[in-house]
Amino acid sequence: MVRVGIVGLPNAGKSTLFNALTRAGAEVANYPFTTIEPNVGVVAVPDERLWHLGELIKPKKLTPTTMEFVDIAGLVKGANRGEGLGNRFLGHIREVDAITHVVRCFPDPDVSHVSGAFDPIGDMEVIELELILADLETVEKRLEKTIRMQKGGNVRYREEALRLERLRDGLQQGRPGRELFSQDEDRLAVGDLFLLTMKPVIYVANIGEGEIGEDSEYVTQMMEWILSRGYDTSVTSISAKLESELAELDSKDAAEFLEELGMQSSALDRIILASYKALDLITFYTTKGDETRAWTVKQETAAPQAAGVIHSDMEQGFIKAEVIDYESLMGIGSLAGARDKGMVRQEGRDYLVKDGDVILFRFSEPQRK
Ligand SMILES: Nc1nc2c(ncn2[C@@H]2O[C@H](COP(=O)(O)OP(=O)(O)O)[C@@H](O)[C@H]2O)c(=O)[nH]1
Ligand SMILES: [Mg+2]
Repeated sequence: MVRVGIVGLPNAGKSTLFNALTRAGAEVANYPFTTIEPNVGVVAVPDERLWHLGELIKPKKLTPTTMEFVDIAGLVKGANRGEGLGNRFLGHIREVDAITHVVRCFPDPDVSHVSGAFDPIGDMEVIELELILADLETVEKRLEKTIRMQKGGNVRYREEALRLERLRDGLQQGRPGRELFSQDEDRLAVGDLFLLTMKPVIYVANIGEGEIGEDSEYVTQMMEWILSRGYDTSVTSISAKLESELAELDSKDAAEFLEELGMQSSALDRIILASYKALDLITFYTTKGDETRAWTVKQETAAPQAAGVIHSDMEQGFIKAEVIDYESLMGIGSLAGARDKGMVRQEGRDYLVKDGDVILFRFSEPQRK
């Protein structure tokens, strides 16, 4: 399953956001290091197409696809040198696929500032720098090793050393790995280093409750900062506190509350979808027996590997995929009708699954002794 790590300075509102996202009850307190063990929660990916498919197919069970969010506490200035239990937290970030960076944009005097003063952009820079420094250390260690190996005269090591030097120089200039290595080839070559700044990042501006629906100056500043650095990412503004209160209500009360505030929908959906997008993920659907279900794969995933997300037997015994895209299916109005009209395509092993495909996998059951 895809995992997203929530990072940010202490008191940025990470646990509050995590709670709202997962309603899992991670400890919320005005105190750094409340969440020492990472809190992991599973969230459903909001998906209108799934609801429409449900109306059409009327299965007993409609199952959304999911993502994991991890509340990663303890990232502070100096974390890369082991401060504030730094190394351990950096290790947790290594295990996630993407990062949601929560930036404190609420100047509440009752909530203390770890860095001394209220400064959203400064806070963003502290976190980014910590991640860059951690990667720099990793890269330098590997580079030393590679240079030793290179003395044996192996060309492969010479190439690797050149690549690592390029990465090191960029990191030293304060650029994150994802900006330095945009080619898949480069990324794959350093994949085993699990670099923190190679992971996609989305930003969440945690604004004060009073600023909902207004153009927060902090959000503008954040966007300008992102633009000036040339990053291809998004800022989602929310009030984590408000969202966590909303998450406690049942859906009717929540809807009324949203209306009072003049909001269309919860910002949580936007955060989940922004993370999904940052990871280049797509959704396909299966409908079998009583269940219609959404699944997640990376873009450019071949049919057998997509089947493998459901069950490894289905990947191993893959025969073919019967596919119709969401739009066509909705247009025709029923799966049986689509079959009659010959609109369901037969696809083989090389087929790359597309976003919105509705798929029936044919596979042979494995022989078990
Ligand atoms: N006023 C206000 N307080 C918030 C907001 N989000 C979080 N807080 C408060 O800030 C404190 C720290 O929040 P928490 O989620 O534990 O921060 P973490 O250290 O990043 O996990 C708590 O007292 C929260 O109630 C917000 O949007 N507005
Ligand atoms: Mg916390």
